[in-house]
Amino acid sequence: MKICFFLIFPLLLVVPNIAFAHPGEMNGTVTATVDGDTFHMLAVNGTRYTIRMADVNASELGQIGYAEAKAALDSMIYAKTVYLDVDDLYIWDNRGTGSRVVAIPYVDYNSTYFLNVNEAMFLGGFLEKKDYPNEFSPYSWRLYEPRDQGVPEFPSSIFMFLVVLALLVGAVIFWKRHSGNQD
Ligand SMILES: [Ca+2]
Ligand SMILES: [Ca+2]
Repeated sequence: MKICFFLIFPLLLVVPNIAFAHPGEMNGTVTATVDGDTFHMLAVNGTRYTIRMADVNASELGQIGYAEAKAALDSMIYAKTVYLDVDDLYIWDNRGTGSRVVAIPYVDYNSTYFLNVNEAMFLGGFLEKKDYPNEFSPYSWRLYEPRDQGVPEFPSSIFMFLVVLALLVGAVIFWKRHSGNQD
């Protein structure tokens, strides 16, 4: 019983973090695109990074569809500000050993929403989704994300945590009574 609780409890702590997109973990200006899923960025802190878009694959140089995918990404992000949701698990590609930052880039859509560039490129048919090991699940992406969730808000994340905790306590009580009956 205790083992069960101690296994689940740490998971509950991260639930508020994995349930929401986090555009704005790193921001910068796009200086060039490489292909449909990779680009160069000058971060706000002055550092240059190569960004590999998370959980997607686009055609590379020499492959069919390369020029179209690169042009589509260019029109979406070149010279614009991007708000990155960086992979919290590994940050870098090749499970933390590579040189490219793995992230989902977002751009301004309007005053209340960001546009998920990965999802927009996917819907345009310029790349395919592939669920690599990282913090992201590509099949749950939304095309637009509210701007105000860049930093998890105190009331909502605490509220969600309390709801999950209440459900767990309820389950534990139910389990205890249920197992008590079987004794
Ligand atoms: Ca993240
Ligand atoms: Ca993934």
